[in-house]
Amino acid sequence: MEDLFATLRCRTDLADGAVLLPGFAISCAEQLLEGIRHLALETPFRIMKTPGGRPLSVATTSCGDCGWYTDQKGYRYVRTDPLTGKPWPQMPDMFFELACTAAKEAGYPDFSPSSCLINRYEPGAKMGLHQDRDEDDLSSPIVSVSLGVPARFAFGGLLKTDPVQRHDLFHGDVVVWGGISRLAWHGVSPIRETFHPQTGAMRYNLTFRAINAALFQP
Ligand code: MD3
Ligand code: FE
Repeated sequence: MEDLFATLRCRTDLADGAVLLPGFAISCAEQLLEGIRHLALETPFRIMKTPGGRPLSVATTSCGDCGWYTDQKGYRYVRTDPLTGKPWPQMPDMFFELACTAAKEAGYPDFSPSSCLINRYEPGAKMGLHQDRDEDDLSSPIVSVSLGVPARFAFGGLLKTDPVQRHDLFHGDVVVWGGISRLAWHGVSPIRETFHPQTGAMRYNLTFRAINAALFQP
């Protein structure tokens, strides 16, 4: 059994403002996965399309006061899940507490995420280089939690053409992306076909975000 406090000592700065907390979420991973299964009953994973009409390679869903959405109308945060016509499910308390504790550990004691985006990767799924700038709250960090099979993650600089560093994210790893790294270009290489006892072939990634509420759309 991995020890939470042992892993805390191994924190590393991946880049300016980006703090890796290896295994920080291991002790609550089963509860997170149970929470994801439960949320997906209310708001199913779906493959959204870019504004240009191309399907994402990952399946996504959200919880919290608003959820990230993309279709022909563009990238945005919406209060209502367009698939169900209902508000996104409430963020489970345990999800919220985990994100706040990780952010505090990384130096952000005031972090209070209003949304959690859940990405589900099957073998071969990937995420192209992008920046996360739909939140309009760039002073708050993004907290990411990786679950299941590992991913090779790439992150660069403020310009898309800046060189990238690659890093593996494993089950239970948490990264807090604050400061200048908040605007770094980043992406995920195609997921290898492999097995994790708690998720089978799948990888899940949760990203906790604070969003400027003035921007929420119905
Ligand atoms: C660096 N997710 O949902 S997590 C995303 O593994 C996203 O699903 C990836 O990029 C995934 O937007 C990467 C790590 C991550 C998340 C957000 C970031 C890195 C970040 C925001 C800014 C800079
Ligand atoms: Fe991202």
